[in-house]
Amino acid sequence: MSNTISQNALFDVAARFQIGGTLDRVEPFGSGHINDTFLVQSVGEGVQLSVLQRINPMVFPDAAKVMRNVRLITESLSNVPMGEGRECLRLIPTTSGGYSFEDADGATWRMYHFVESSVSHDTAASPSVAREAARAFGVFQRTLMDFDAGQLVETLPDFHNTPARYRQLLDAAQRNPLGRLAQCLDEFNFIRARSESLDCLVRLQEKGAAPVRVTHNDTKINNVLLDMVTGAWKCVIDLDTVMPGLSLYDFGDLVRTATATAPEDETDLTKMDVDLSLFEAVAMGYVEEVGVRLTPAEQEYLVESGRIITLETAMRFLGDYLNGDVYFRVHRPNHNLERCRAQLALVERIEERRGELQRIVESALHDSRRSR
Ligand code: ADP
Ligand code: GN1
Ligand code: MG
Repeated sequence: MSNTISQNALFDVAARFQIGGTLDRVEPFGSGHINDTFLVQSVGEGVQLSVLQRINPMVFPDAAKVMRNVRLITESLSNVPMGEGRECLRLIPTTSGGYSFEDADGATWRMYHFVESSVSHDTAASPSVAREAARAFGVFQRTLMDFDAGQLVETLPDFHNTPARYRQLLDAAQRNPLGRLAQCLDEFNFIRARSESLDCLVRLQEKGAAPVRVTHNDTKINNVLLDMVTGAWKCVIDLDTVMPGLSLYDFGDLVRTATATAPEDETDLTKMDVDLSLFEAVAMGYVEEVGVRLTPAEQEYLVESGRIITLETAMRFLGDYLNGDVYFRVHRPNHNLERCRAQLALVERIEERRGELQRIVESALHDSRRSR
């Protein structure tokens, strides 16, 4: 979509928001799979940057509810001091006083202040990047522990309900609308062979062993901005999926994206592994911030959450491949299948290294108890 919107249309939308100066440039920005994101440059007394986003209406049919959640969370976080150099996303109001603008096609747009001097990473190049990302999401979760999750609308019901995601995959395979199932039988069977274990997080919730908290639900590493100079975490972004959820969803997605040795869509599967020093950094960073607040079951299932969320994401990519690439933005034919394969390779590596990963988690938990 981002490359089919004309410059004039983008300027018209950007002008609906209260940015100072004269609009100068609007360009596609970032590597998110869902929304259309643009960097807006305006020139007044100095150069000002803002981030304009068109909320994906296919993914979020009720954008007003998404914006309500985002406003509640940004307002709540803005009242909590995050520490030197840290910030939370800040919405820019529209010229008519709200925080979003609906275009003639019914799509909703919003604008954020650009987080200056920051970078986002698609993979963790070093343990310090992994640790900072984990700390950022740990602080995010801890800060929102007193926020009443009941205030938030579940805009994407069953977002991390892994058995429900599996049923959606089975349905896509059965319908097989484009006849693509023959191209992905190995991947489909790999997932099917693991179907018995898919309900483990859901069961923890049902038993009350893992409480429902306010979670981010999309803690992939490029959803945290790090300081360009110091490398310290600066801002948690992409708040559209903040909903009631389990802490293990957030830890699991961190494992998937911040401990992997290769990008999410790596085609050379020999490059994909879970890096033990990145994993240690993620475990330490997260446990430092929230470890002592986690229940025994949450602590026990940290490693398993990484495996489950990686498998769940692979199922979602495969389902979208079968359905004709209608959900995740793709950049080449078979992109979703390639993403699925890379995620399944990571699942296998996590399974092989389960014992070592468990020891790392236990040691991080042990250290955090001692330092209390
Ligand atoms: P998506 O839902 O499509 O993933 P995101 O909200 O994550 O969209 O934004 C896409 C990318 O844009 C991010 O990965 C980040 O690089 C960049 N980005 C988003 N918001 C900001 C911001 N306020 N300041 C700086 N960069 C941002
Ligand atoms: C999407 O929006 P983005 O690119 O940060 C997706 C996540 C997936 C991720 C896989 C709302 O995240 O759930 O884990 O792609 N977001 C939504 O890369 O579905
Ligand atoms: Mg994102």
